[in-house]
Parts: sequence; structure tokens; C-alpha cells
Amino acid sequence: MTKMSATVCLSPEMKSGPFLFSDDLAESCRQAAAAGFSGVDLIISSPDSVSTTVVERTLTKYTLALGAIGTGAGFVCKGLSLTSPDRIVREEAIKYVIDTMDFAGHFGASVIIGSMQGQIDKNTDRTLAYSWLRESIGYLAEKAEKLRVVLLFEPLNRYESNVINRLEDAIDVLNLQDFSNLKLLADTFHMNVEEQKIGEAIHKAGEAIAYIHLADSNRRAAGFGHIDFQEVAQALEMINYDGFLSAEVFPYPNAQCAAMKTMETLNKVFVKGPSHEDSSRKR
Ligand code: LER
Ligand code: MN
Repeated sequence: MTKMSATVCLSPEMKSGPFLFSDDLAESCRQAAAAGFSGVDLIISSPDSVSTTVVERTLTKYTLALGAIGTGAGFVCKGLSLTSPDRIVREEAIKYVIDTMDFAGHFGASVIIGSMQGQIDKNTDRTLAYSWLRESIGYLAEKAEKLRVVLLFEPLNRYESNVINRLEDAIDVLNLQDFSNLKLLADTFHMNVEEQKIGEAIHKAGEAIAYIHLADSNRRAAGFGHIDFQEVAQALEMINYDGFLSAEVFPYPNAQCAAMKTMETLNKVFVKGPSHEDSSRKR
């Protein structure tokens, strides 16, 4: 069964981002469950801004899983970065990610490093920045294993980060195969900008992919833009992907419509039923 997750933003500073729901936790979870999602992803200001007890109680009430937790607020709001030339900033970034993994460990959720990869400034040598990133990600991946958390690295498009933009580069730069708990998050919005062919890139990355952000070319719900989600679904099927598809999209024209559109596209292209099999046999 396809596992769908809805992004829930609990951070006041991040509310203008591409997140489906941004009411309080209980109301966002109520809406996510009502729309048919089986999980939520949380965008939080910091790991100490949320209570494990409250999150657990709310998830149980709405029968939702916690898919993943983002660390983007650490970069956007606190200026933390794993490629900062300032060692203290890099160390604080590492601590922020560890604290987030600690929280995620209670729920068997994954932790995302997206914006936290930072920006390589023009005075910093790229090879040096990559060595900082490799070192900190390696350290975090080992911690992740102990905490039973999957650490997800997410390539971002060039307008958001100049560090790692493509799945293949993440695999190469981070020596991904050396760590069992270090995986890739493939975001179709970023891939639409950076990858030559989204389906081929997914196929090539294969089992390195453990999470999907499902958004269209304009970062609206899948089906509101021009990404070929049939191609995405076929590639995911080829790699036997069974993780979450997470709707990291703008609540356009409102959260309910965006949630409905996501589900419509999901049922059209991702869920295999008799009609899908019949139509493929006819071809
Ligand atoms: C940022 O654009 C993004 O896609 C987030 O998932 C990063 O954590
Ligand atoms: Mn994303």
C-alpha cells in the first residue's frame, strides 16, 4: 500500500514554506487524517520546541505515523550549516541534527538534511566544504544508526543551495554506500530543475532512495503542474520503493484542495488496481 505523508509546519517562522498544513498539531493531524494521509512530516523550530508526549498522543488519536522531521529551521532561522567556514557553526548544526534525531528516534521517524547542507560561500574552497560535509554526515550517520533513525540527505535545486543538487552527486560526495542508515530523499520539485530525466535519476539511485517529496513543477500539489508522475511512479515501482510519498507542497489554492489533488494523482498513477492492470495489458 502506498504510504502518503502530509507536511505539517509547527514553526511560525517557516509558515510561508511549501507545507500542506500549518495549523496547530492537533488540527493539522485531524485534517491530514480526514484527507486520507497515513502519516505526517513535521517542520519544527527546534527539537526542544515540541513534546514527545503531545506528539505521540496526537498521532495515536488520529492513527498517523510520523514519517520524517525536517531540520531546515536550523538553517533558515538559526543560521546553522554543515558547510559553514566557521567550525562553531558547523558544530552547532551537528548538535541540532543530533537533538532532532533523538526526538525522531521515539517515533521511528527519519530526519532530513536539506537546507542544513548550507551554502558554500565564494571564499571557501569546494573541496574543503565537501570534506566538512562528508565528515559531519558520516558522524551523524553513525549516531543515526545507534538511535535507529534513518538520516535522509536531500539534494536541493541550485536556487536554494550550491552544495549538492543531484541524487548522483550526493551518492558520490557522501560515500553513501558506506552507511546503512544514510539514504537519499528525492524531491520531485528539485529534481525537475536539476535532473535530466526524473525517472532515470530515480532508477539509477535505486535503493539509496528512502523518502520522496512529491511536489509538482510549481511546487503545488502533484497534478497542478507539468511533472510526469506516471514516469515517477514507474521508476519507483522499478526500484521497489515502499517508503513514504510526502506532499511537501504549497497549500494552493488552500490546504484541502491541495490535499485532494495529491490524493487524486496518487490514485491515478501510484495505486495499482484492476483498472491500471487492465489498461497496461491492453497496450
Ligand atoms: C527545501 O526546499 C526542501 O525541499 C526541504 O525538504 C528541505 O529540507
Ligand atoms: Mn523537499
